[in-house]
Amino acid sequence: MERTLIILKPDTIQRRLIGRVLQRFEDKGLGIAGMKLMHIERSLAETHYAPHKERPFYPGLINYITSGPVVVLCLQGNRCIDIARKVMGQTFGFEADPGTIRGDFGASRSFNLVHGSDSPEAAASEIALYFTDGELLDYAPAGSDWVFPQDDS
Ligand code: IDP
Ligand code: MG
Repeated sequence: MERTLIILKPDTIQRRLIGRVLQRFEDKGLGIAGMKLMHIERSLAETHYAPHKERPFYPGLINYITSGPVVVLCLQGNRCIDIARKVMGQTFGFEADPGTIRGDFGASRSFNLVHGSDSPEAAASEIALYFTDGELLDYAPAGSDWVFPQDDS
């Protein structure tokens, strides 16, 4: 089973949207391997977003992601990296399709409610940044076989 790192960003928490945003991933059938409420420290944010260090929006991004509590999730399921990105929608809320999290709840470039890993390599390094092995649970929620069939060719 593939895993991905999802962050419900500070706007999701401040706007009291945790339940509705998390519901989108649960509805899709993804499993929750890890979940915690935390306040990301600046040093952790800088490590996470190091690939964007030279971008003009980087300082604002660091301020935003450290501005309040977040919910960090490790989700799992076949193809979950791509699936989660589709559930999230395009980066800017005003461009994201209706039916996606960002398309339904977002309207800006920066405050876009969620983070999701964009590749297997990013997922592995991001999960390791936020979770210890012991904080991740390997279990199959009831009905998993009806979401992820054994033979899915
Ligand atoms: P992603 O979150 O869809 O993968 P990235 O390009 O990796 O998008 O950007 C990381 C985050 O930086 C975005 O989610 C958003 O919060 C912020 N961001 C990206 N581009 C801009 C911009 O042009 N202006 C302001 N913030 C931006
Ligand atoms: Mg990204």
